[in-house]
Amino acid sequence: MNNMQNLIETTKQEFISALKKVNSLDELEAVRIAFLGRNGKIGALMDTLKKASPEEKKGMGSLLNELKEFAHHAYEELQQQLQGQKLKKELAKHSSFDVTAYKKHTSSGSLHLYTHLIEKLENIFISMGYQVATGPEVETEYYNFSALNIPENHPARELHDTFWLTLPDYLLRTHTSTVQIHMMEQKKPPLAIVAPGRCYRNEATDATHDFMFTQVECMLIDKNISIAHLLATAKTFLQELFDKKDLKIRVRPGYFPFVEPGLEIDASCPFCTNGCSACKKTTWIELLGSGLIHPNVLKCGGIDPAVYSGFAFGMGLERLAMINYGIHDIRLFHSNKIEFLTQFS
Ligand code: FA5
Repeated sequence: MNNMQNLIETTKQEFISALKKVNSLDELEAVRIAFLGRNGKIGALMDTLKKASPEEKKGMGSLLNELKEFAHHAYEELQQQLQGQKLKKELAKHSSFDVTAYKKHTSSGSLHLYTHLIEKLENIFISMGYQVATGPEVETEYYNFSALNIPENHPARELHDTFWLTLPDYLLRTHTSTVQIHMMEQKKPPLAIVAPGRCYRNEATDATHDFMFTQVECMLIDKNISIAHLLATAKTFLQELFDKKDLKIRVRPGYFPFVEPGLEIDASCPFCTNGCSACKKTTWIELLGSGLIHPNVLKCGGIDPAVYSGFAFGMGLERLAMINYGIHDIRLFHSNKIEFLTQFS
């Protein structure tokens, strides 16, 4: 056996013993590079053969090709075997995965009816040039009553069953009209604000009364503001809210100490023309307490009533939603009942 033949045989034995030690695809790849790669051992034998005599080339060439074929074949066989083992291991990990299995229904979240309505109202007012304002829910007696022309011992205080805090003069606001004074103090007219927020009244709850509810306050102050501005704004707002361009409004006298004159604004029933359960068969729905801001209130807010005038109106959001969606009990709003909430998603 000549030298070249020896080398070929040794390389073959080395290759076989290297393959025997392989346990993974990575190790197999290392063996491939070492023997079959560009600079591998079999490649090196090829280079040596190039320099051999023509006779040597004849005999050794076929031997070397046999080695190459043998190595390729052995490599591919082991590669398939190892890939099969790897796949088996992966499948074993997911053996409990069943594509036909029943998937438990998962429900996605949605906006609460409050959020949905407040966003709708805010967008209507923003489109009319109003700014969204907020005020504190824990208020002082001054902002909730005195500054709104409801002095101590005024009978109107009795109408607002108040949650008083243990801190003297502090309470949970009974209405969002408090935001009027905060805004007058913070900004100069012209002032156009809409203020949605929670209010609290120490009342026994029933289907239409809750101890916590939401009001929305609207206020406009500028020079020469009159009842005409109030009625036009209220009408436009209600038409947009109910998406009814032919919705009409009517006005009745109302009493709120912080406005003069005070008006109750009703809307023609958006759901019928000749009486239904929403309008209690009257074709009209009571919606807004309103009026021109009392000069005493403007003064408390630091605004001169000889120069400026303004209007304000307020409404209860839950009662509005109850009419709109036929909700029979106000307490459902914060009952956290999924069946109730998902109806509005
Ligand atoms: C007021 O609170 C006035 N601040 C409204 C106002 C603003 C008048 C600006 C004039 C100018 P009233 O007490 O009527 O008004 O309450 C307004 C609305 O809040 C009611 O129509 C009702 O929809 C809602 N509301 C009042 N009390 C409760 C309650 N206990 N539960 C649910 N909603 C209530």
